[in-house]
Amino acid sequence: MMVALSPNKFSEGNGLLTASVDELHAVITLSIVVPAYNEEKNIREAIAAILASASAVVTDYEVIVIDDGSSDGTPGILREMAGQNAKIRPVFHGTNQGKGAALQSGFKQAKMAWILFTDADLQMDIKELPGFLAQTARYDLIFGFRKIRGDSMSRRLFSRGYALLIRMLLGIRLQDVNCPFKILRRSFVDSIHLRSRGFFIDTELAFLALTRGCHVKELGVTGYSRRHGVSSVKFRHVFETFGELITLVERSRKGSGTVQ
Ligand SMILES: Nc1nc2c(ncn2[C@@H]2O[C@H](COP(=O)(O)OP(=O)(O)O)[C@@H](O)[C@H]2O)c(=O)[nH]1
Ligand SMILES: [Mg+2]
Repeated sequence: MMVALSPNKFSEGNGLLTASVDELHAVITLSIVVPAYNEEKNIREAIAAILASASAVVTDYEVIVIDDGSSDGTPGILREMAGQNAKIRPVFHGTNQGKGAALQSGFKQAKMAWILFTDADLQMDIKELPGFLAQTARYDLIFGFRKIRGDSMSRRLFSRGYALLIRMLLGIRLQDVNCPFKILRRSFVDSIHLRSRGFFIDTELAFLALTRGCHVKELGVTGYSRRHGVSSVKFRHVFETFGELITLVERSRKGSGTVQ
């Protein structure tokens, strides 16, 4: 099957413009960035699933797992798995720095042309990967959105309200900005300066992508309930996120030139 293609902003002329979907998979190089914080009950299965799905569709890939100062068995499991498989590149933060900080560490380590980031808690299904890779010929960023979502009602309502807020304040018209399944061109990630150290990083990324004219695609995925462990999202994160949102709105209003 041929993919209908158009050049995109960050295109690197890597031959993708004439590739079939199968060929596309063979030429794509992928860094999978996975932040993990106290995920001892999920991390083993999550990494195994990522390795299985990635190796089925991409030859050249790496899995960068960032242990963000976990106090449980996560770092030990990660060390053990990395010792058995060279595709796993572990990063250890001595202390907990936040999901955004962990993603930034992962982005800095990423060597491949495309970056997928996803969670370590099995709430996303890595088997969605091929559908996302197929879109890399046309788009710079492919953002998942949860068509079905296994989170609590209050969490889903909060996300709806947040989507409305960032649409009004920042003009971001995405259905699910925080969906933890996104593929980005590394050249785009390398070209921006991310400030958020916490959960606001998804909004910041989306804002920078849209203001820089990136070609963004949204793809539906299934969001599962957490089976093990607890969400790290606490009430203080909501306040932090709002603080960062206000700062970004102010910066964007002062003149787009100052927002990088
Ligand atoms: N590195 C890092 N990862 C985190 C932190 N908090 C959460 N995570 C990871 O980010 C992902 C999503 O976190 P989670 O608590 O499940 O958030 P939720 O799915 O939005 O409720 C999981 O893989 C967590 O292990 C953090 O402070 N640092
Ligand atoms: Mg989660």
